[in-house]
Amino acid sequence: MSRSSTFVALLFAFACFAGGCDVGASSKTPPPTAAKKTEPEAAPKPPPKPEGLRFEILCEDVPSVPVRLLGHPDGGSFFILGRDGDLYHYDRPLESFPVGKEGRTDAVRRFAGRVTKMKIEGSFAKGDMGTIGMALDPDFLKNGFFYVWYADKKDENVALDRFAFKGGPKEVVASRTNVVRFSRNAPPTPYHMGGIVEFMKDGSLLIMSGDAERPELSQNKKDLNGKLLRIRPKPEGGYEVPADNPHVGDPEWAPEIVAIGLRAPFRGSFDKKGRFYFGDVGSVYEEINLWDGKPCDFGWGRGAKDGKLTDGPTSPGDTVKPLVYWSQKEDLGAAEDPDYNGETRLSAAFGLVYEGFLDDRYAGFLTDKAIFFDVMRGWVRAATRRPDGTFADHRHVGHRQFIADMTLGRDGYVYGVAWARPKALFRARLSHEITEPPPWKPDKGKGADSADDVGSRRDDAAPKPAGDAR
Ligand SMILES: [Ca+2]
Repeated sequence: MSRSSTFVALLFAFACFAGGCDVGASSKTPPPTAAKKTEPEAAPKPPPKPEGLRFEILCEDVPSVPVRLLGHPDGGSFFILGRDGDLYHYDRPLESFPVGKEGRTDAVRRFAGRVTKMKIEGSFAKGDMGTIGMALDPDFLKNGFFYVWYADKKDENVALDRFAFKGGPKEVVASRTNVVRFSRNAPPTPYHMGGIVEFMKDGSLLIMSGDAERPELSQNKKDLNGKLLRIRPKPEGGYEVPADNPHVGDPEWAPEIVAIGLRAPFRGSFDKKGRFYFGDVGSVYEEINLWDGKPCDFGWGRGAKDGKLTDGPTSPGDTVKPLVYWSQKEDLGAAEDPDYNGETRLSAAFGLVYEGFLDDRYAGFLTDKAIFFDVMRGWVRAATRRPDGTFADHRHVGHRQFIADMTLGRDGYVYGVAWARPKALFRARLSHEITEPPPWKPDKGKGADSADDVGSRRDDAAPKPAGDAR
């Protein structure tokens, strides 16, 4: 982004704050006061109940096309991956952005000087393609390894490369090693490369790959497109297949495959029990799916040979049906979304399951709820789960278009990035927060900032940016 466009963006940000955009509206709903009059309707009212989430913008100045948000395991900083090969390391804990209106303007102003930019070269970026997935190594604090999932320059292959920060995770990419690479089989259009790479509890790595716009690949047992794949990166590069993958030793199967029948999966995440939830963007039906660790077929690609593709409720009986599905005609979210703006595109995605929090920032409203959303339409819903992980029911909880990723902060808030209107780093808060939550305090010796020092620290005290970061 040029300086002038940055300036325009900042101007917009200020105008937004001054004018009171919806997301910038004060959280402080005036508390009910004891009425002096005696009319019945003036009787004291109970405090407002939480009705949902609003997405408080912490920074509108997020560069590139932000698609992934990851906190540093030491709690002192965080990463945003841009689709166009840009990786930004912010020298500030996610949790250090002050809660409340005052801090937001300050945060927008101060963000730029505290970022280090790294370039992931050699990726193809367009639409849902680019550097889309990123995971930190389970031993990241020791080895500085992280992994990026991308489509290569001419969109011939998708690949996973391992990078290492030099001298620990301190801003300089020192090495790059390929782990996985496979052909996209000459996709007819540059879409559907999949999205998430995420480590499992046992140190193996799950990859969601898309169908490369060739649905028949999703059912091809020898091809790695349109699948859930499980591998184990090797220290010297490359990978090995975990011996307990379900199709190891079967000559009809590529041994990396643990599930088939995916189309364009973009975002997903594990719960504490190791169950994996993900959204799959459909041709007719959008889906939220659950992978319970067993080999299975999520259905996409059936009927490809005779042009009778199925998804959502029309998938054959021997496939895994989605937990939730919706379509243009049956959009389960828009009707309940007061902020729905008429957007016609659809895109299913899964955020996270709100569990294991340090401090419950949502007064029980999100406890054990599974958060999913439609990236394009902008509605966000939360599901109550049965013991087996399936959804018992779900309801509208908020609106934010173009959410690309969500992550749980150490302070118990849900954070995320959105890639448009505006590009932003956000924090989810209750729409009617009854009391201001206590400020988050970083662990001793970790995290340079606390919530209270933002106004006192000078920009020139911040680390100098590298590369072309502003
Ligand atoms: Ca399906």
